[in-house]
Amino acid sequence: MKTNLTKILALLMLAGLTIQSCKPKNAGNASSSGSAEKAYVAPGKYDEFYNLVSGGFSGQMSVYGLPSGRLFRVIPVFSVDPEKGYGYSEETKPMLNTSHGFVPWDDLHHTELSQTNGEVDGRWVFGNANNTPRVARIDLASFKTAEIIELPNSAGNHSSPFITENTEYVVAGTRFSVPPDNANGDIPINTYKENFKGYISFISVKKESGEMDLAFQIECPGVNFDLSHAGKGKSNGWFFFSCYNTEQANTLLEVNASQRDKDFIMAVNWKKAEEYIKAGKAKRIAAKYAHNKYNEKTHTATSEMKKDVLVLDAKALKDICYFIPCPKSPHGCDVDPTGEYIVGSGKLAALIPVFSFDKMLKAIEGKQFDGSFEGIPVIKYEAALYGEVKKPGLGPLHTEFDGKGNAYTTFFVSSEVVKWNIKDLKVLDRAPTYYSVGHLCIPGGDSKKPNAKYLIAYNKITKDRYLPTGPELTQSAQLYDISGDKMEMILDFPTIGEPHYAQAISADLIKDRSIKFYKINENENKYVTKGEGQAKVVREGNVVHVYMTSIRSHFAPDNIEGIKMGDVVYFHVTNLEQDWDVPHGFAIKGATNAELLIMPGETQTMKWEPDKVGIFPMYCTDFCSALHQEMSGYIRVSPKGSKVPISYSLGKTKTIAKN
Ligand code: RUQ
Ligand code: CUA
Repeated sequence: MKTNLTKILALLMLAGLTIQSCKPKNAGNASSSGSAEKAYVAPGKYDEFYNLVSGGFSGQMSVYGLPSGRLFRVIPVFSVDPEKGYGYSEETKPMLNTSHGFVPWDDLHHTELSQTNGEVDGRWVFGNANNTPRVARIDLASFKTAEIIELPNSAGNHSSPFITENTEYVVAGTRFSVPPDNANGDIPINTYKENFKGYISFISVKKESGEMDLAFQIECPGVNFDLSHAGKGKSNGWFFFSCYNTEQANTLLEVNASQRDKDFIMAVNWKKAEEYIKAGKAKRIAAKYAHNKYNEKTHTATSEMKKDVLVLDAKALKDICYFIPCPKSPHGCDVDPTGEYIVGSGKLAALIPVFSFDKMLKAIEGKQFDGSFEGIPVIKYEAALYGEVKKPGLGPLHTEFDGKGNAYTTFFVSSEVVKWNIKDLKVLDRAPTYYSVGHLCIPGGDSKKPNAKYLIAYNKITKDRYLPTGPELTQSAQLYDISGDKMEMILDFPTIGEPHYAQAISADLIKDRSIKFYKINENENKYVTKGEGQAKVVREGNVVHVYMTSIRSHFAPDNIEGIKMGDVVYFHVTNLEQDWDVPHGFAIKGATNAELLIMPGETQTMKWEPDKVGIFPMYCTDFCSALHQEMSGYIRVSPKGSKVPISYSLGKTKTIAKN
């Protein structure tokens, strides 16, 4: 098989060399013939980088290899995933609990890797839920969502999740300003200016366990926070948020929020905020938000409803927040590896302003203000400005850095990535994208130490780039080699959902820590069955608990009788395998649920309420062995009030339950 594949691939690559002249015009010449090799990772060989890509409206995160662009995994985060039983099994349902109840979907825009000393460390990756404001932490040993915390006083958690250089905080800014949760929200929408507020949330992260907690929030004027990045190095202790709609419009934002020539970047002194917290300057206000954690020993999530949050008032505490004017509805807000330069990208601007952290501090010290906005001092534009990149392109969105003094900015309107020098602000190179690029990613590109071999552009529109698939076409990523002076496109590949931000990290920082299976002896699930001999079926009134095991290639028990209409049946399936990559699945005919996909050593539970009298087959859904098709069984459902006792069997040993 493999040799055939290699041959085919080699032929295809050869064909790529020779038929270039017959390529359709629209495919462009962006990828030169020799470059396919650069993205080629031979079958059986590992990629150099993991690429953790936000899934946008899919609500999930996907994991690709670079440079191959091969998709390895979709990690369920904020949306239910029937493929893995996420949000369907009793154990995972609490992960999606919120103050609004169970929410099965969200919109994940940004991924952010944990950092130590300003460098990506490969322990966790965070993601934001844009719709029902939440932040998730994914464990990169298990590639599972380990924790989700909801954010009160927020709506549209877009400016999130961005972290400080030792992962002390994950920070989130609200996109929509709204009346605070504890205020009366039943007010006219056109009282935005008086009644709507913008909240910034600081989520603390425990050093060893990664456990999150909402440490405090800062109440800011009602505007739209769009994106952010933490300061680093010399600017560690500060956070920078782009804001639009400083017009404070509440209708037809397209026009009304584009009136002012400049909106703001909000600089937040979070070390100062910490001092105020210590000095008791924060108010504890009532709020309701869910905090969900997945326990790796019980293989079960729990959801706790929190009741209050500490809030600092930016207006009253004068020196936490400052506004810096930034042209034309800024979107991305990026800080270079030294921490000195802050890049604001105005969606409607034709230049890129670069601010200087040192100048900003001097301006604050010298009170070089241009009045204030809603009680927050506005620093004079010129006083904080390092310089402007002139005529870089149209519609700058996001910037990443290579650690060699260069910045790379995406341009949505002019569909290109532009490389420029941070010191002299001169444009050095530009490369087209196909088309309408949003975010971009360089491994470690927002950290102190980028690994600048590749750049990936994430495109919103692909038009004619791929085979048509009906009214909706795929979004895509494009990979560039940036090791030389000029960017060179070497690959493009379709993505899951709509990718926004993504991060990439050297595979060496993750691959050897990957969990291979869970130790069955350490399984503390309440309903674990640690061996076939302990498998049983227990009736408690109309609730039936099935303690079931799975191992290649059968379930124990595989026949169950005595289930009656009106029963609620819980199948607690423990996968007894102690080997890498041997999940078993579990599905029952007619179940209004998804399958379970149970990892080796894990227990997962399916709730089932039979809707009919009769025989219901169940089976393993994951091709686990040559006799996988034999991995099945039957459940007999009798009428309500029937005298059929609970019994269960495997082979000839049939057990009749006593109760
Ligand atoms: S956004 S395409 Cu949701 Cu990060 Cu800029
Ligand atoms: Cu177990 Cu297929």
